[in-house]
Amino acid sequence: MLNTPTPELLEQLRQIVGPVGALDQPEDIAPYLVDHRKIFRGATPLVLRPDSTDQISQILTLCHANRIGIVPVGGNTSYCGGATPSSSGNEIVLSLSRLKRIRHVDIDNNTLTVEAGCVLAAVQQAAEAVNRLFPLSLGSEGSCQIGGNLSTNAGGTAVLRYGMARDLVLGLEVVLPDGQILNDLSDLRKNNTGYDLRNLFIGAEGTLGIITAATLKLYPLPHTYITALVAVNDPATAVELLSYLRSSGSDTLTTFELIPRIGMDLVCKHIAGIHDPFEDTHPWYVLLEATSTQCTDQLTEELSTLLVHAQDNHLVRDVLLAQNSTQRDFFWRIRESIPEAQTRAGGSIKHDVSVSISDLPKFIEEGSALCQHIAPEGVLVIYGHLGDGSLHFNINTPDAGAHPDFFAKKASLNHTIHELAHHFRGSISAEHGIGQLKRDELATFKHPVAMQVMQAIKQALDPQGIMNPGKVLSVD
Ligand code: 2HG
Ligand code: ZN
Repeated sequence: MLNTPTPELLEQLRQIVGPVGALDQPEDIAPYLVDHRKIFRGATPLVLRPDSTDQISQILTLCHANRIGIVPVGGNTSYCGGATPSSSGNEIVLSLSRLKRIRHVDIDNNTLTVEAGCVLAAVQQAAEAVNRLFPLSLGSEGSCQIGGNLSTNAGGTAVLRYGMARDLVLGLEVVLPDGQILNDLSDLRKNNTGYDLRNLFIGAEGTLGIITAATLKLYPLPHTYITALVAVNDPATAVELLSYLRSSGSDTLTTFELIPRIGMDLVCKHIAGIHDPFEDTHPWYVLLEATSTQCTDQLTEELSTLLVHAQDNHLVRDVLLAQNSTQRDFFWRIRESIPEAQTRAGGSIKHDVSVSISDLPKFIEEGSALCQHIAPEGVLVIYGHLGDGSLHFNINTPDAGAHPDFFAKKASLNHTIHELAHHFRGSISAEHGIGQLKRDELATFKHPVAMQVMQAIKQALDPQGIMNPGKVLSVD
């Protein structure tokens, strides 16, 4: 059982961070009490904004000794309520936003060491400043923080080529629940010395400790971008197109995103400045991008030739190649505005699932039929990172007011889609994590032995259960 912080303890915590590092006025703490999607609301007596690993160590030492819950927060962009405190009012929120130094750039080693509160876009810029790429890229990159990205093992739109956040890390600095600092900021690519500790904390959503800094891998900076919006008949043809491009020896593909007709319609209707760039209407689209470190037209020629062949073979209905960076940005805006357009259209019941790429078309077909049976009034908006087998299987509310009970079907729709993903040996969370949103579903779908191992790790590292209570695993 966790304790309620006493006024004396709150004062001791304030002392650690000093006056600029402690927020306790209602208007100052309000933004920390609600998640990005406004699904979860919590309470806290104090938000701490430490500016060093040492301060975090002192905070955790004190909270561990007094059994006080701690909720770490980065950019507060979680889709799963992973950084929102419970409504108990007993948990202290710990914001990483003042820990935002770029500690070290090592060009020869191709690595960058940054603190957890660095905004992802700032990490990308620091890499670019030394002619390198940090490839993690996602819609919220202007506000999400690298510590949160690593804690949730974020995905995004370049996973096809560079992998998830986990794949981009060499070392971590972590403050353990009892306040000890684990300095595992290795910059080695080869290091076979026992258990891989960094991967315990990546994806743990702050339930095992607080990531305070990371050494990240850098890659050569691309100089040529080929971006195409391709119209296709259906998801099965999109999968065939992906295979075709891969079989043609192209290892330059970075992005392969599926967009449905309704996604195009929604962005055209709700997002200023967007129109359908094709002359004809098409049922599905793929946004694909290939990149090369060479400054050359060869890549454009290769990809255009492949797409022309694909069109001759009826894999593709139509192709638009971005002719300049404005057009490239425009194609990307179509894809990246879908979540915003969904919100403006009234909101949606969301799923972030993955199955093997080969099973995706069947999954979409079966999942659509099941959803239409449960909620025939819902509007299916299925899109996402097809190149990684990851889908945002979302169901939008129908026209406002017409079906007031649509959102009451959320639990049933969630469970049905998660059961289907499980049936396909897929995942109920491809890239957004578990947080509090999917905690109970996780216990249902994750193998019991895997759940036991997770509980054992939690017990070993955080026996008091102070770290992000109720996220990922339930509180006993
Ligand atoms: C995306 O891929 C994000 O655009 C958000 O992961 C997905 O809003 C969603 O469902
Ligand atoms: Zn996504």
